[in-house]
Amino acid sequence: MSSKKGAQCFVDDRSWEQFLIPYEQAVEELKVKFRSIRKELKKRNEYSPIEFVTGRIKKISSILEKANKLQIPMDRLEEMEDITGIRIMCQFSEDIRRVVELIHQRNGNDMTILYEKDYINNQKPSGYRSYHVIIRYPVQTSIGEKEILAEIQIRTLAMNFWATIEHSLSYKYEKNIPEDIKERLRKAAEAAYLLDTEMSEIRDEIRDAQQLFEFKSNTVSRILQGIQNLYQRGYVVEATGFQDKFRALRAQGDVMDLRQLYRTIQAKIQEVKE
Ligand code: 0O2
Ligand code: 0O2
Repeated sequence: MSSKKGAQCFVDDRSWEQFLIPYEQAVEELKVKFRSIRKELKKRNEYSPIEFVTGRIKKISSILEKANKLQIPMDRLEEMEDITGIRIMCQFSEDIRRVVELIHQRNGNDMTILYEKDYINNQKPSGYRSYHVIIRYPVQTSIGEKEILAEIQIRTLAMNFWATIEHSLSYKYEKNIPEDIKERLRKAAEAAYLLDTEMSEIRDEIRDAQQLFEFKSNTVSRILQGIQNLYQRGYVVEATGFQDKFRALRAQGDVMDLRQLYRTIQAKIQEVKE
């Protein structure tokens, strides 16, 4: 296809809409996939290196601007790597490595890694830090499979905070941020780096507390489900007895005692089932 012909493909909004279909689908699929990892780990009472996931389709104006800057002809817009963009936020710097490993494990399965950019060990002059993975991702559309490129940005909450503010300032000043503000942003990037370092040092303590909380809340919901199960089966006296014990233990707050109560309720359910 000649570039002139390609350009004609994008004269109206409808053509853009059609061009963007697989990219939109990829954003939705990838968000579900990475959010599922978090959900699954939490259900298993395991620590999740993923805190939250966002995703976006690049704005048409930004696609055109970037195509112009990188000299990408209109009939080769597929070569742009970040029309589909996924962002994975982590609590701690160490989690970034784990998320990258999770992506590596999927390489060759539902996605293919093309290359990676480590702006964490190679911070940008602006102060920007993040780890980028560029992937090829197949999308099943109504007219067959379409492979698209996507950019996954992995960063800590502090890196994200900095990048979000810097990005909006950059937008405000049309990419010409005044030198004094640039300098302050570089200082803020240094502060974000120190925050990440500090948080990493108390990481084990924070993680233990979070995991204990998760374990306790899973145990509590299982106990309540068990008591409800006994009520529904007509074992009202037993259910009421367990409910009283649960209230007393909950006030005390010992997670191992709650765990024991959960096991006793499960044993009772087994007994009445037989
Ligand atoms: P939960 O239960 O909050 O974890 P979506 O409609 O959700 O598929 P959308 O509208 O594009 O996607 O939203 P976006 O911008 O991708 O954000 C998706 C998720 O990121 C949402 O979670 C937000 O709550 C979460 N999020 C955004 N900013 C922050 C933040 O600063 N801190 C935290 N912890 N989460 C944030 P969900 O899907 O509602 O799930
Ligand atoms: P968007 O959609 O506005 O986020 P280049 O123009 O050569 O620097 P290239 O080759 O596309 O960029 O790749 P690079 O540098 O890896 O940047 C890709 C994306 O990383 C950017 O997308 C940003 O999202 C993010 N990024 C890179 N550098 C910075 C920075 O200094 N500050 C902030 N806030 N984000 C950055 P776009 O193209 O800006 O698009």
